[in-house]
Amino acid sequence: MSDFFTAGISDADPLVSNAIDAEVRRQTNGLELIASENFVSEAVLQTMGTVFTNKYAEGYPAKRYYGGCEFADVVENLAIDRAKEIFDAEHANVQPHSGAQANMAVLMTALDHGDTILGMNLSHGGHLTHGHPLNFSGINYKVADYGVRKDTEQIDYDELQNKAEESRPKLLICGASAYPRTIDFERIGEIARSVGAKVMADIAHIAGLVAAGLHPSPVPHCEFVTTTTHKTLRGPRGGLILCREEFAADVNRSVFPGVQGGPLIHIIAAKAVAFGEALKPEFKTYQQQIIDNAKVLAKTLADSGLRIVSGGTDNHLMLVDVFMDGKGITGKAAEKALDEVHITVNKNTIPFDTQKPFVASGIRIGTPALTTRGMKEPEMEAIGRMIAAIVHEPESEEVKARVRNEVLEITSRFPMYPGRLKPEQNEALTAN
Ligand code: DSN
Repeated sequence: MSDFFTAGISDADPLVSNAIDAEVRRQTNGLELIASENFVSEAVLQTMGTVFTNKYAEGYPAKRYYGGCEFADVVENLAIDRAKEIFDAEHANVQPHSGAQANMAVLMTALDHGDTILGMNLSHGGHLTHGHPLNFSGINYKVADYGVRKDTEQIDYDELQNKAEESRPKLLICGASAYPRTIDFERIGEIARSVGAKVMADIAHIAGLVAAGLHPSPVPHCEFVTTTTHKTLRGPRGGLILCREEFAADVNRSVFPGVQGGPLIHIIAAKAVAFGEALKPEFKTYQQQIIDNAKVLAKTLADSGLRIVSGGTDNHLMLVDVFMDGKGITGKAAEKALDEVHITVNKNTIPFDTQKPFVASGIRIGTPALTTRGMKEPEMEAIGRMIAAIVHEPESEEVKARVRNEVLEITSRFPMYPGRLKPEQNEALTAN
């Protein structure tokens, strides 16, 4: 057999191989606090790297446009059945390559070109695909938007009712990427019905909490539910659509051939594995720990003098106002200073932000990834103090050196991906 088939990545392509090794080291030796990221299990990781990547399987189980799909059918059926069981949904489509494509397929199902959607403003916590002018959702449809109240920084459901009556949307979109509070899907469903609209709930961020019964489910109240599979749900990078049986055929047609061609069967297989993990009792314990960790982290940051948007968190994330009306630093500066000590977050606008999105007044922090590593309340308190120290003194080399050591001390106690981190890499980082 030729080398082409047998050489491993380190021999076949040292440039890519080195980048992979460096990324393993970065993830292992840093504190990952981006709210939309997580660490998949070794089983999910292995499944993504299987020969299913070689297979074309356009169509759906038992109705494919290619031969040789019998094992693709097995994994796609497993993913569908498990997704339906997790969320108690009538229908699941597991083929969307991403959350954006899941949303695109639902908009194609529910709307005609030029119809009106009502979505949450991106700067108040929404998402690009909920009607941003530069996204397909804002280009193809008329958009009205809603947001949070200035005083509570939480969704104003009365304003939402008024906006729905004014704009008469055909589709109301709820769900968010930077909203730390419980979303009242039941009330949103009532608002939509009062104006004859359907609802799409995009639960990409909170899907794991919903799966574990720790956030109210949108499934009984919303015609369509979309999610990514890689955030709190802790699966491979991808999308998922849940809907009622009456929309199943239309949703399937919108995904394929509507917005996609061949499904990524290796990713669908990994979704099946992740959904199997989500059905285990320990998944609920994990999700509860995510929430407990977020509460402790938010409290520690607040006790250290930083302002938490909306005063706290009910879920896996918090928005921290690091600018504080000019008394602090911008989100951009905070993200950079934290990066320098191997703490990874993202700058984020806060509601009614005075800064541009690329600068922003806030940072968004989430606990799913570190909770996967096994970290609990004591680590969250320590990490909260580290973040506050950096934000309060972003120029201090002394503070940075101290925090870098603290980061290494914590991460070394919570190893991950054994076998994927080469010992010499660890030594190299410690020597830095
Ligand atoms: N980009 C994702 C996030 O970080 O929340 C949302 O799609």
